[in-house]
Amino acid sequence: MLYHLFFPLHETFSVFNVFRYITFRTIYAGITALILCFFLGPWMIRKLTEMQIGQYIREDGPKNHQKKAGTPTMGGILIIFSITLSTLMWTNLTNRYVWIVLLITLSYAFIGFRDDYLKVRKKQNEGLTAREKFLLQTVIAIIVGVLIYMSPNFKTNITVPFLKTVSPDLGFLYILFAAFVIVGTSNAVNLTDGLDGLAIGPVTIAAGTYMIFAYVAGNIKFSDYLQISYVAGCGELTVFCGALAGAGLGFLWFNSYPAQVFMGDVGSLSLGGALGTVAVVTKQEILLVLVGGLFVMEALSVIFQVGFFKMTHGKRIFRMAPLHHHFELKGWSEPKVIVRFWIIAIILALISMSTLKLR
Ligand code: 57M
Repeated sequence: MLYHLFFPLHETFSVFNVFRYITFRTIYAGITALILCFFLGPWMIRKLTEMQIGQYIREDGPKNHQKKAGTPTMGGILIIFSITLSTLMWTNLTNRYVWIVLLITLSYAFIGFRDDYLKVRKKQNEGLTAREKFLLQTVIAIIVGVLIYMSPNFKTNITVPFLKTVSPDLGFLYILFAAFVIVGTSNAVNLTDGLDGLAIGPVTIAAGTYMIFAYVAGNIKFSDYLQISYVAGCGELTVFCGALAGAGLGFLWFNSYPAQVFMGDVGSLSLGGALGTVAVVTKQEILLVLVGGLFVMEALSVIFQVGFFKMTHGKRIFRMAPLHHHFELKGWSEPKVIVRFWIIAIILALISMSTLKLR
């Protein structure tokens, strides 16, 4: 909105020329989302508490989690509201990719909202069935995959990190690949969201990383210089990532240990979906395995644990999956697990950024 309001005035008032710059708008998108979270956070936490939107804690989890019972959940509403408003304020709304990313964010938020709402209403930790959630997520991801596929000049080859000459073209199968990335990321972030700040920290770090990728992939000169795929128009996603990172930091203020609020599925599913979509549009899809390596680790720990558990009729690889519970049960304190996982996420983000040069 601000872009459309002020940029046309730049011929009369040259100061409005700044609206031309993605960097300027990204910074303010981040600050706007951050401020929205800061100011609305306390009010939202009060409202959620009044409405008794409190978390039910499973009895079979680590014992120290019982003290978290009643912590308000569904704080993801605040994150999604801040990201959406800030994105609408600072992006060029004629950009197709902005709407595609907002579509996935809001529709996954809606799925998560329903799930959280059902859990709170039934006062237990079961919302939609896993199958229902997965099906809804897949259908939406395929629609988004088609929209991306149909975008003008969008190439259907995938970028393989470290190898600039290897770039297989998937043709229309790219739609399924995109859907897989989006659904996978959404669920991996959801699995990670089990300790205070454990998911939002790495989501913010990944958003910051993709902010850089979106900027270079959307810039014809930089993408040519770095020999990465140029995606016309994806530069606007830099602004979206700025809003995502800002809202992430703003939410972390309240979600940091000891958490005053949890994000709920409304937050985790949508943030993961948004990151997956940004990775697809910027054509750094496979690199997400590295940027979001922490989410991958957590998801793999569940896959191996459940697989092994079923195969051996009750034996486990980890003391408990997802991985963060394993370390908790080994005696690491919760903040120790959280901060160490953040450190890993930062290292992975740095290595990912080095792939711009290491090829
Ligand atoms: C989300 N949700 C948290 C909160 C958050 C297949 C199976 C491995 C699935 C997995 C699972 O259900 N994962 C989904 C995990 C829950 O947090 C809520 O959920 C939202 C995210 N979706 O925003 O609203 C709990 O996590 C804690 N929490 C915090 N701080 C936060 O900022 O402390 C969350 C956010 C909260 C709170 O305690 O209640 C969750 O863990 O339920 N299942 C599991 O993760 C379970 N694992 C398991 O059963 N493992 C088995 C194998 C064989 C499958 C095993 O290893 O033996 C664990 N989760 C729990 N108890 N709660 C273990 C048992």
